Amino acid sequence: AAISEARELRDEFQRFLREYEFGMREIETKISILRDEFTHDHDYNPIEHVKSRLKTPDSIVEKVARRGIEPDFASIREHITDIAGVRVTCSFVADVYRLFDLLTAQDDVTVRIVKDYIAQPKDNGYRSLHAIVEVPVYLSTGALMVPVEVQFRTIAMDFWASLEHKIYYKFSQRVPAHLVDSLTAAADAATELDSRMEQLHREARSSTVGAIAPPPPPTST
Ligand code: 0O2
Repeated sequence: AAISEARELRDEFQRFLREYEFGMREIETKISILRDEFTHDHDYNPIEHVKSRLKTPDSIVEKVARRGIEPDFASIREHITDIAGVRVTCSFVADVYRLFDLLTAQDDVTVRIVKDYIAQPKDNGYRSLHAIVEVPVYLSTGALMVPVEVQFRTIAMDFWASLEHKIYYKFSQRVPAHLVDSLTAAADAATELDSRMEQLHREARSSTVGAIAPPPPPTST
């Protein structure tokens, strides 16, 4: 009896995770449709890359313990909203907000929480725009609303965050003070780079091709 109960629990956990995977796929599709439409109709691709991940069982268990959440499916469903995660890396800050607006304006996307770490960076310098959204997933048993954490950021923000994440784990979350300071300074440099690149991009798009004056029309003799 114990083994069949354990198998049932395993099946239930797999079914639970699958729901998040389906939600993640719905968001991925929405983002890729926006990307393709932009590329074809506006001759411009605002997205550099998209990365999705499901939280690992270990990481879910760690968060349950850290936050003191009841270890049952209903409580986990209610309190852990980043089991499905999609990260959208854009070229420029304006694209980050544009993509966020386009996704969250869709009728079947419900915004639960927005954390704008671009307008208000974290103390260490972390910048990104986070949204917990819910999307319906249609199963044989009916519709289910699934929360997905979508992180929007620029390439510079992504570059910084991935290095910071590596350093944080390398030092088991106890980063030496001089490295913390250097990371914060690097975050400022990334912010500066973002605004310079955006400015450059705007100038390039508004200036006309061929700064040299065209040749005069042929004169008739
Ligand atoms: P992973 O591996 O990306 O999933 P909490 O989840 O409890 O830490 P909260 O308030 O639920 O915090 O979430 P919040 O602040 O919206 O941010 C959670 C996620 O944002 C993290 O997920 C990271 O992906 C990213 N993030 C937030 N702060 C930082 C930071 O200072 N540095 C970096 N590199 N990333 C950050 P996970 O679950 O920690 O990791």
